[in-house]
Amino acid sequence: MKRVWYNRDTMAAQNLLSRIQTKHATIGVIGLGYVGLPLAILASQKGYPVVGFVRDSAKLSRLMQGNTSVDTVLKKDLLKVLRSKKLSLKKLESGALGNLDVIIICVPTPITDKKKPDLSAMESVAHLLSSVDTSRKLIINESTVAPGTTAVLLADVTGFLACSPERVDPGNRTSTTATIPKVVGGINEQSSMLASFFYKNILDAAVVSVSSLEVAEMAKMLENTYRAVNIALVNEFAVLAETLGIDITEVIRAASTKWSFHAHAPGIGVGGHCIPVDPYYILDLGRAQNVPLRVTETALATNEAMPEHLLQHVLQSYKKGMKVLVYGLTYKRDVADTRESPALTFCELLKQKDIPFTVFDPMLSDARVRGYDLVLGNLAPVDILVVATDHSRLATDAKKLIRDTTIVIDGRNAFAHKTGKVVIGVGRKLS
Ligand code: SAJ
Repeated sequence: MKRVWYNRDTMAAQNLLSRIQTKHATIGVIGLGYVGLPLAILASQKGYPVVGFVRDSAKLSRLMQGNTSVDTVLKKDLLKVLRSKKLSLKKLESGALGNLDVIIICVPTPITDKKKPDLSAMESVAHLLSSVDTSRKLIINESTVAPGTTAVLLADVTGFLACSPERVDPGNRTSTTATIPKVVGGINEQSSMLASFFYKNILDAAVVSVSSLEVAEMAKMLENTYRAVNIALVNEFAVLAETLGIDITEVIRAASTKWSFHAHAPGIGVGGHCIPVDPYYILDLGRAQNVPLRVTETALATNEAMPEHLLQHVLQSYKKGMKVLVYGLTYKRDVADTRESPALTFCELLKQKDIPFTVFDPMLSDARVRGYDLVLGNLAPVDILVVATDHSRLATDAKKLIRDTTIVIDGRNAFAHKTGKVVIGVGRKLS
């Protein structure tokens, strides 16, 4: 791994430290999505001059008017920091990153359709930074990457370099950017000190310093792969429970009485931009290091097989002419995000079986639903109701969808009691 000589100029560190301390340091946040925008607003609210950068001009003008799809950001909060001039917004382009003291990278790191890391957004930021004098700047990478990536992609940084992987839980209004503990690792002690000091100035949560960039990168990989693996474990047990006529939710409740058991829920699958994605980064690194990560690989495949498993439940109940509705398209409850959503995978599988169906998601506009080439449903009784996302509104909407003869295929074990003719869940059956 190429190590670049980093700024050991103590004066530079002292100067930057005092600018951070006195809040004269100008903070640049690159990427204003569910990670960058709350962070930019929070740093502004804490008194720092902040410049937020986006590539897309249309998104920039929407943000200027206080409009964002980040559902935890209130329009009034965004407009307030914009009007106070504490937060300004700019288009991300060459020459735009000059007058900044701290630059925080919050760009997406998805996977390609071949499940390989897609670092294109980070690479384009690294390219922009390579023409900037970063010798007196602190660069922090919050984007999720495999260990070793930050040091390599940002090798042209001549100042201070740290990694502090984001831990935002989209849609969660209680665990927020300010309250989630923050892991911080630097390429050297000064970088780690500066980054930790900055976060301590804006967060209420604990700031956990670790010894290197790689430890910070690996911690994020472990925490999200841990979640994917444990969801896969309970999915696997749920499929077995179905053959035994055992209610997996009762088993999980019983197992939860053990102090060392951390409960996860079986379901139609694992979506979002983190849990089904991040483990592919560590898998890729494992292959490069000739270390096969079999548990991780199997877990991902197990989770990805769940939409097919739910489809089998539909096929066993479906008769030609039945009215079928899929409730929920987003990847998890009460968010309007469909990235990697298993509900979309399920709908594609259903289409392949030539079973006519409609969909309804209270979080998505009609146009958004039609955009997936799906047929909009309405809240009227159906023969088969497939619950793909257990939005809070499901309980109310179900009253209009379910009649005595309705078969419920409950992909999120949302129903605690029998409703309709039968509830076929994931690892349970309520009849
Ligand atoms: N899911 C299950 N069973 C579970 C938990 C989740 O099937 O027991 C499914 C969900 O339905 C969803 C997917 O997995 O489709 C992901 O669920 P999630 O609750 O992990 O939601 P995310 O992707 O918003 O997770 C984020 C992550 N945050 C970051 O990566 C920065 C994750 O690390 C957090 O654990 C999670 O928030 C959280 O709960 O805080």
